[in-house]
Amino acid sequence: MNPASARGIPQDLIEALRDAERVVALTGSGISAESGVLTFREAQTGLWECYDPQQLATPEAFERNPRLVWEWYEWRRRLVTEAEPNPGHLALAELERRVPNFTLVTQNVDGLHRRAGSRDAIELHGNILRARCPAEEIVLGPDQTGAVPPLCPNCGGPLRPDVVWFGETLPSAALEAASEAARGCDLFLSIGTSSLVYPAAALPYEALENGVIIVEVNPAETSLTPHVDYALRGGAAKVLPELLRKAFLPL
Ligand code: BJW
Repeated sequence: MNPASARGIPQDLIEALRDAERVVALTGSGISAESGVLTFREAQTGLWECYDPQQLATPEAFERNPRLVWEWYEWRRRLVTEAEPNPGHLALAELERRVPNFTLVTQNVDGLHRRAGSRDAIELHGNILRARCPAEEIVLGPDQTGAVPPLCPNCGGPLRPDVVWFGETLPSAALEAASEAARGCDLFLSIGTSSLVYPAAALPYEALENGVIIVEVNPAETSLTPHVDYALRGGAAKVLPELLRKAFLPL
């Protein structure tokens, strides 16, 4: 199907959202771009324009040089901690209150959805603010000791960020819940993601197979664009509040 690419928001989409009983939103780093958090793959500004993921975001890199990897994550953790949720995050927290059955699935590790008020975001790729012991699989909050990398209080081994690197499996309960929600919803929003990284990128296709309405919110085209019903071109911080306003106001 040819997507309706819109600067304005089509009336039939507004009505579909207003009538939807079950909505899934899948977010990627683009939703946090307007909070000042870097995306991954965008030319000039994406994190991987400046850093080689093979050197930093793989289990092999951590084995090779835990200190280097930890310092990179420490820098990103500082950026995320200083960032504030933007109107796009806030609109999704509001959507959770408006839609009878709403599931927020995020690939982001920045915790901004929770800080915006979303209660049950499914974090597919973990959370940068947590650490984990790879030997014992225990998860810890932010480190207070200042060691780089911090050490496990139980076994003394180096802790790693509690995120999912390439080649690692996603938390199975989270992925199963996301997949079930995608297959069973009425409307699926894909927001701020290049739709390149699997298995998260498969979720809209699972929805598509079940006749779900697919909406993309992104200033740029992605590999998903040809398959969506509506492509809303623009930043999430502007488009999402507008979509919400049109669907649910006057309240
Ligand atoms: C805006 C905006 C604004 C800008 N408003 N929008 C099937 C097929 C092919 C490959 C595979 C496959 N299955 C598995 C793979 C391998 C691999 C993979 O997908 N590779 C592809 C790259 C080809 N997947 C994995 O390894 C996954 N594991 C797995 O599948 O395990 C099973 C398995 C094991 C062993 C062998 C085989 C299978 C794990 C993936 C983990 C991803 N981890 C990262 C790092 C997390 C930690 C960290 O932050 O450091 O997750 S990678 C990185 O990419 C991060 C992101 O969550 C993820 C997605 O990126 P995202 O968010 O889409 O960012 P960008 O930059 O790509 O896009 C930003 C978008 O925003 C752009 O479109 C902009 O236009 C837009 N934007 N401003 C709205 N204001």
